[in-house]
Amino acid sequence: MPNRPLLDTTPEVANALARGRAVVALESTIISHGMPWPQNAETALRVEAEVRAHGAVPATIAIIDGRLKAGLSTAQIERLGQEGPAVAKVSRRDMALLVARQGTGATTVAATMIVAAMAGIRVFATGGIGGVHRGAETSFDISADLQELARTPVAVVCAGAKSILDLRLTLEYLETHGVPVLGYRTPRLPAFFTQDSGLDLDARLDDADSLARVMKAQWDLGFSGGMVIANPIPAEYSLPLDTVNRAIDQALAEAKAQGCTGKSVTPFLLARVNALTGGDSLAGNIQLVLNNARLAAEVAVAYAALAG
Ligand code: PSU
Ligand code: MN
Repeated sequence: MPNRPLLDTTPEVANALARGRAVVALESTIISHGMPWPQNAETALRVEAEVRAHGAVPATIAIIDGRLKAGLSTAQIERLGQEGPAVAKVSRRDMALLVARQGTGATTVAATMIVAAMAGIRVFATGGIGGVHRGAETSFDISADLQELARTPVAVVCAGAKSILDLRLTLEYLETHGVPVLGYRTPRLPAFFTQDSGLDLDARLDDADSLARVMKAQWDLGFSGGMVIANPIPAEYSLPLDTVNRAIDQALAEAKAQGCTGKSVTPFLLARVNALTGGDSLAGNIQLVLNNARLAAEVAVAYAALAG
């Protein structure tokens, strides 16, 4: 058993892990910074229910009063949703400071992977991952999510990434760092609100068992890194490409005009794209997260059967 003095696991999650049952990690920056209140907390609770309905135990992850939490109460989820962007957004580099100050924060994909791995959780569902930002050749803005995927053994089920990012460079970065990107029932990288970025992936896999086998092989090989399982938004909820592109172009222009930099770039763009596309994009966002929760639960069940 690793030494985990900073980690609190709820009895339900601890029990499932001890019995080798399927557990799915869920992030919390998507709650505080990814969607507006009250849909953010409502969605987080629906996502947990969706994971349960598909045979796995959900573990929503955050840092509360300096403690790493694998599994949150409804009240804790609602607090993160209600406080929204006022909550600290916590990636790897922010963790030590927050723990030392006994602060509270919502974990990004990177920080959620770290806590999941510490708890022994191998599957994680979210909406979209961070990536290489457009203009990164001068800004150096590359999400710490990508580094984390290269070093921490968790499979992240997502709908690809938003094209606020440079998706081609994001795939190049993941290739350089040895991160498998597996398409679920698609040969191409999905682009969050739309099913197809036009960028080819190396592998298409069509069922949860095949995905779990790749996870097992990755870690049987002794590789320390994770992987991306790319699950396209359901067709009926995908948005028209020109609507998405117009909103993204405007959001990027506003970010530039306002001199937005550092960790506030992604939350700024998410909030502006949400506002500019209105209810349609929020509905799509909620549906793709539920869809990812379903697949992640199936993958966690398949992986538990293989590993057990
Ligand atoms: N992309 C989304 N929704 C999100 C995020 C990204 O479409 O909620 C959040 C995730 O928590 C992700 C983080 O890990 O933003 C990435 O932030 P940054 O680009 O600053 O690394
Ligand atoms: Mn960044």
